[in-house]
Amino acid sequence: MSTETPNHPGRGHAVALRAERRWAIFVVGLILLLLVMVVFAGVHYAFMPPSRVETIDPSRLQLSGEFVEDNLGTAVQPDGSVVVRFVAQQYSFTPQCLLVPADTPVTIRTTSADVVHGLLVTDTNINTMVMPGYISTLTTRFDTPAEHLMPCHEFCGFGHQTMWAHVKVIDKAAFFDQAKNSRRLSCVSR
Ligand SMILES: [Cu+2]
Repeated sequence: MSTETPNHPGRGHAVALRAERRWAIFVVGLILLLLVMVVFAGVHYAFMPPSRVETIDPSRLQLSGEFVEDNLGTAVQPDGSVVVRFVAQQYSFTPQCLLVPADTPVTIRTTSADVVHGLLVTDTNINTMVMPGYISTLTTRFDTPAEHLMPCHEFCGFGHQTMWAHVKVIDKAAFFDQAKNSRRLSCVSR
């Protein structure tokens, strides 16, 4: 349908062109804004997609390999970083309290013995799924000593709401002092 009138030939066409241009600029601006938000979230909050896939047999976790009971907890690596290993199962994490040093690179390695669980450490950007058959790996750093809650955030059965653990971040020097006497550390000294 044309909005042209005999007195103003072509005027409707010009109005439509201007409106189209305005909307095109608005849409391109919106897309650019969303792109900037994605990049900001990635860089500033260090959100990132999983980098690799590691599999493990969930029915044999306690029998052999990386997640046997006496290999769980926090271990110091030769390069001075630490690795925390724990297992999620209905309805707890083992160990129940993770001990880590402040201001040190920390690698978290975890897997599930049964169903899908969720790993979240409050006041940090640590958030991932814990799946049977796969190892979830995250690297992080805790700036200051603190206590964080670590609830399961994926509904995993009738006891889901009771499934949570603690992360205790302690002074770096105190941690490495304790690590001298113990191969694996958790909040409860063994
Ligand atoms: Cu769970």
